[in-house]
Amino acid sequence: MDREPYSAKLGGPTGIYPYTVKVERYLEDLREYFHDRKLVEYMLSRGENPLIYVVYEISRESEGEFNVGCTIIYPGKVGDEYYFTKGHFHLKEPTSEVYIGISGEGVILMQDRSGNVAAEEIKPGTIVYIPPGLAHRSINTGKTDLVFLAIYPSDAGHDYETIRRSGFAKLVVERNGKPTIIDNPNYRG
Ligand code: M6P
Ligand code: ZN
Repeated sequence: MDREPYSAKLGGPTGIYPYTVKVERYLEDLREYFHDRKLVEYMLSRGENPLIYVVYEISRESEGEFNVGCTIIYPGKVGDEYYFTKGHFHLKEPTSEVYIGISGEGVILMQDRSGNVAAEEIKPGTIVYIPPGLAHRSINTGKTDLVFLAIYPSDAGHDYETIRRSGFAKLVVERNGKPTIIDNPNYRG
């Protein structure tokens, strides 16, 4: 129920507990997002459909409230590209978000509508501030689960469509065994 105080626990298999919403994203949900689409289709045709990430969230609805969510991105790659979240702009443009790293290691890409990208590390104890107007995607560049908390206005809304069509201008891939940020040759900004 909205406008009721609560307290929840950090940690455990769901990152936060209790939660009100669970979202699972499998490879087939991200088939238009990974840069090697041929490989994605090949994997899916062989029945390989790994779980890429899960979000456990305490969701509210009204203006003035916050959603508090925990995202767990599993370790892995599709070809050379590390597992990531879809990424989104907020439907309500002047809304920001805060990420707090809990465990694992990764990167967050933040992109404006002109395709300018900023990248920050997400590690245990890191606080990342995402200002209004920037799309955000997080990427697990490590060998363990990447777990982080996200706190954002409950009425922010998710615009997935823009990123689904354009992609991010940068990709995070493995080069010589290391996570490397490269230009996305297929970016359609
Ligand atoms: C964070 C927040 C959520 C978001 C989730 C997964 O927890 O930003 O709002 O839903 O990451 O990211 P996406 O929705 O882009 O798949
Ligand atoms: Zn967001």
